Parts: sequence; C-alpha cells; structure tokens
Amino acid sequence: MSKKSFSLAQKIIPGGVDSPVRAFKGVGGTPFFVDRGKGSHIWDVDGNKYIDYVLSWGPLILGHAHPRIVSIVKETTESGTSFGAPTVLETSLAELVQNSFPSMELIRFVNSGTEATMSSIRLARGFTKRDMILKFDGCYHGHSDGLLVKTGSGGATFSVPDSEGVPTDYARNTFSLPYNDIDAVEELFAIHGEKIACIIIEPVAGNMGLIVPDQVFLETLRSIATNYGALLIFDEVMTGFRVAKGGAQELFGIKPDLTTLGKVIGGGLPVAAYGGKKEIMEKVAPLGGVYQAGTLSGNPLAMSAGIETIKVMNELDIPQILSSKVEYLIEGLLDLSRINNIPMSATCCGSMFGFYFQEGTVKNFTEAMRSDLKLYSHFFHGMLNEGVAFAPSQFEVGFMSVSHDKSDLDFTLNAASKVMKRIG
Ligand code: KE4
Repeated sequence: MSKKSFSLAQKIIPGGVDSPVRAFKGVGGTPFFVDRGKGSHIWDVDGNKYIDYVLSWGPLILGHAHPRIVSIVKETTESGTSFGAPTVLETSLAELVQNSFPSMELIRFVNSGTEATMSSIRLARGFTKRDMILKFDGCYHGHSDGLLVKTGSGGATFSVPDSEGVPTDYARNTFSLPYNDIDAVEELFAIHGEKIACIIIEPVAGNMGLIVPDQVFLETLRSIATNYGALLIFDEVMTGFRVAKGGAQELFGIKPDLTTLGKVIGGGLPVAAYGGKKEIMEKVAPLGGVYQAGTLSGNPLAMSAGIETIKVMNELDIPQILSSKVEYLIEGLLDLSRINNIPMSATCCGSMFGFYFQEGTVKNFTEAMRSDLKLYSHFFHGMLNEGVAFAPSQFEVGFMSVSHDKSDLDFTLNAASKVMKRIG
C-alpha cells in the first residue's frame, strides 16, 4: 500500500511529498505512508506499527492524538476555524508563551517557522537599517531566500545560493560561518560589523544532527551583537519548550533580542511566532513600517491546540520527565554500539537527542558531515523493520513525547541490539 500510495502521489506531488526530507532520499527506499497515530505510535497504511521518534519533526511533545488536544480541536471547530479577525485565543496563547519566554515582550503569530524567521530578519533589517545577516553552516531556519545559502568559497565568507532560484546578489547579503567558531565571528564583525543587521542561530543546533554549543560561544555572540548594534535572533522553532520550558535562552541564561518559535506551540497544527523587545516589535505593521501579514495567522483552531498543549505541559514536569527518558535511551544505544564495535556518538538536550555514526564529539557541520551515512541508512531501515521510526536523515534529530513509556524505550533498545549485531 505505501508503495502504491507513493507512486500515485508522485504523479501529482513533486517527489510524492510535501516536504523533501519525507521522501527518504537521505536513507534510500520508499517512504511509508502514515494511516494514523496514537500516543507514541504511528501505523502505516500496510498496518505496520512503529514507535515514533520523529513526532512530526518536534511538535507532538504530548504524543499523537492526545485526548485533550483532540477534544479542544473538535470543540473549537464547532464555533468556526478561522475568522481573519482578532480572537481572545491569540492573546491567551501569547500570554502562555510569554510566561516561558519573558524576553518576548511582544509576540506575533504566523503559520510556519519559515515565516517566523523570514519576518524576524526583515524586522531586524528594518530596525537597524542594515542589510547583511549572519547565520551558521548547518543551521536551518526554513526556506526563505536569504537563508538558503552556503558559505562562499574563500575568506570573503560571502554566501552563495544553496538552492536554485535564489538570486546570487540576494545570497550575498548573508554571511555563513562555522558553528561554535567565535574567532570567525569576531573577524567578520571587525570587517563588516557596521553592516550586519542580525545574527540568527539555532541556540542548540538540530538540523545537522544535535549539537549543543559551547556556552562561551553563545555568550560571545550576545556581546558582539550588542557591541556592534546588531540584533541577536534565537531561532527556537525546534528548541522552544524542548531543551527547556523556556528554550535555550533559559538553559544558557542568554537573552536574545528576538526569538522565533514554532512546532510545539501549535501542538501539531500550523502555529509559529516571532517576538522580542517591545521597541523592536513596535516596528511591525500596523504599528511600524515593517510589513508582515497572514490570512490564517492566529486562527482559533490552531491557537486552541497550542493553548491546550502548553496547559498540559504546565500541569506536568515536562522537562524532567522527558530528559530522563532521553538519557535512558541514548545511554542504552551507546552501550550497544560499544558492545558491537560500532563507531557512534550521541547527544541529548532536554527532550531532543541525536546520534552520529562516528566517534568523538561533533562541534560543527564539517565534523557532522564525516558521519558514516551508509551505516545510518542501514541502522534506520533495520530499526524500521523492527518497528521503530527514527528520522530518515542523519542530519535530523529525535524527539521524545510524554506518551513514550519505559516499554517503548526497552523495545527500542532491544530492536537496536538486534540491528547493531547485524550491521556491526
Ligand atoms: P517550518 O517552516 O518547517 O515550520 O520551520 C522551519 C524551521 C525553522 N527553524 C528551525 C530550527 C527548524 O528546525 C525548522 C524546520 N525543521 C525541519 C526539521 N529539521 C522541518 C521538517 C521539514 O523541513 O520537513
């Protein structure tokens, strides 16, 4: 059924998917088509059951079809799904978000992480009247033109497009440097600092596997941005409510000027947000001259799912519950890799985890690229056949939900033991 579904989908949807990573190009083979999800499990259209560590790439921190989410979405739908007019639900979700992210003095809701980062960069440019931006190799902030770039050759560090369709001249407004390399940042700002509107970073990187930055790296970014009048943007679309309730800014005790959020704050429905200092956010239309808009922004259906998700999280001690599950899983996987002489390193941070098939600590994208991708593919498919779904790419991360229980974790480790014996 998945094979048939995939060939039908490919006839009408590019690559048969609505987001490239889902096509399994990173691991080979045919993607399974999901029929339904419940708790920590998903079932494909062939009836195969999997423990799911992708969780829609992070949003489902409560697991699939959580009863509180299902019921609030049904209830809200009865009163209408979207009005294109303000509702009190938007204010309620903004207040819940601000409780955990006090740096977000004003918050604007949008529909995707891409919109949130694109808007925050436009706002940084409008506020500072500068054009250049700095990102880091291996960090992904969605698919807006200025962020689909890769480091240009040579010391200029000007970027070149990393996608067809991005004008070279536009890409040149983006610098990209190695993650964790503070010397490179200091050198860049010494030359171009007065032209740089913002630094945007994943404050824990989750799009090149999982890399927890050095504390001093983030602290120095903060001081450099302040000294040169650039804004520091923490892209917490993935890390928000995951690495800590208040995200990486709580974990590291660093206050960005702007923050972007997504994923968890929609509980599986399309919600993202950007926000920060009042004096900056007051530049956003209709108050100021930085334009940003959206038909479905803040729609009550998505707001209700986000509100309920955060309410349930607030009733539980989420960070502690999830981090102990993640540590248990990661330690078990590493033990098994040692028993089977498989080169593996792993990291966890709150309810996120990542592993590379290489020894040693990975500090940046160049090092992440040294991982054994073939081994990752064998492990991925071996685990899938045992009923465990990890991300179909070495350069993604895994997510834990409140619905994953010890039996899921032990099932996963038992499966990994069988697979590692085979591939080791
Ligand atoms: P979306 O536009 O996909 O909602 O968010 C973009 C985005 C922004 N910032 C960070 C840190 C992100 O991780 C993302 C999107 N994450 C990917 C998974 N690595 C989404 C999955 C996909 O692209 O299919």
